[in-house]
Amino acid sequence: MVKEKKSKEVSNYDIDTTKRTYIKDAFSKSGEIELYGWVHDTRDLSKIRFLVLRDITGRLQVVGIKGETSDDIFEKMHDVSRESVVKIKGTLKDSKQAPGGKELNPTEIEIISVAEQPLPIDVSDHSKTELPKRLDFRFLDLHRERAQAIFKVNNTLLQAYREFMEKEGAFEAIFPSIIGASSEGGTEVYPVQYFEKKALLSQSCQLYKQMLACSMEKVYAVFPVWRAEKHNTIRHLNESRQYDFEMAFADDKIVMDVLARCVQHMVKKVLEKHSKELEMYDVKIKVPDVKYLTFHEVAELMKKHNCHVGKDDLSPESERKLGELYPDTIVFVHDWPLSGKPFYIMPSDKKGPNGEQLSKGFDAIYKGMEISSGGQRIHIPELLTQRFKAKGMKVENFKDYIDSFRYGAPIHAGWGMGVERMTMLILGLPNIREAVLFPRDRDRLTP
Ligand code: AMO
Repeated sequence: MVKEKKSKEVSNYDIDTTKRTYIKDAFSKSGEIELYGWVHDTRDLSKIRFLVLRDITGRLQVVGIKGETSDDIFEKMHDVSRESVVKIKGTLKDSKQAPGGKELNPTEIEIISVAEQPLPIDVSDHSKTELPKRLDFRFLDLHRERAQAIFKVNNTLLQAYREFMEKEGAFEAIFPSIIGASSEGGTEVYPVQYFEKKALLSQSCQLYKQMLACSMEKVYAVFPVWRAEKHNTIRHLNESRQYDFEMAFADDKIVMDVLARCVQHMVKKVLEKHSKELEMYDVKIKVPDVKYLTFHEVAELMKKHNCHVGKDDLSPESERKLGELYPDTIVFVHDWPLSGKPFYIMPSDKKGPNGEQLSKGFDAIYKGMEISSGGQRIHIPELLTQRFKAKGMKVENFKDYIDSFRYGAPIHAGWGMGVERMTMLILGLPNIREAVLFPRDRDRLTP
């Protein structure tokens, strides 16, 4: 019976939203306004009923008083289920108790879409629903302001990255995601049947950004990458995105400086725009300082602190230690052993303490985690061929890439930085999956 009654109250499809006011603008308006949003909460004190309306810009308290508010509206304020979509007309009046100092006297409530009950997850501000369940119902999880806050910050980071790159004079590029050969080496690739041929989902835009930097000089991209890594960790995804940068006539030192300034700009923008979101996550951030250490210096430092450093790579433990030793700092670990870097990284003339060949590759550690790696690249076809062979890779698969350096290739360098990792670290999120709308990991392909 109740259902039938509700369905009659639901509007038809003909909804005119041209007179809509967003909640953030409502507080400064006089006269009757028209609002659209979700029913965030309702409270019934028998003679007074409260309904909190929410849209992407904020929340507003709506108050119905028995005898004053029309019976139809008063009844709807009781019947309408949480997260239902409504249109509400009314006028604002001052109220000391109401959040924001104002509340709405409704003159019309129209139910546009009923939210079925019970909701499959708790969407209240202090929801205790565990992450896997929230991700199963991600579309509903995104009704929560806490989830929305992550993507508002992510959006600012993206815009700040683009803004920084444009000021640097870099060109935004769009690269292919289906590629013929592994762009990072290794076997962690997703095969794709491409008509009669075998292709791969891109592990990075590495080869393309290098080829482009050799003509356009400074290029950047926000690029999706796929890595068929089998392990499930709190900091890895199988589908992630990178902020990529590549620059001609540059070595590792020049691009480390670009990365440092870029991250500083991105953090500055978050600080300017997101005090509410940072408070919501109880994080205090600063525009980071910069520290440069060689791989060898880090190894010595880790020995002193009884941390296992790793041979060609830094262990998560040593990354965490660097975060502790250098808080609010981007730590560049450079002069990396060549054996720990991909085929495209330029070897250096320097040798490590045990005679090992070093490279012009680096990693950047921020808040105890690798956010980026990069370096100077090999622009000499013969040396590149040699490196492919040394890594046991098939030179013939990379003919186009190697040949691109035969006709006037400048020295060049660049880096890639994890989009989700940055957002995760800025907000101190415990799991990288929080920072992805629809994460792809070993066990998750839907929604
Ligand atoms: P790399 O593989 O180190 O380098 O990736 C660069 C940055 O991307 C992020 N990242 C990831 N984030 C989540 N899940 C993953 N599986 C994942 N893999 C990488 C990290 C990492 O520091 N082409 C080079 C970059 C370059 O030299 O320009 C590359 O892809 O934050």
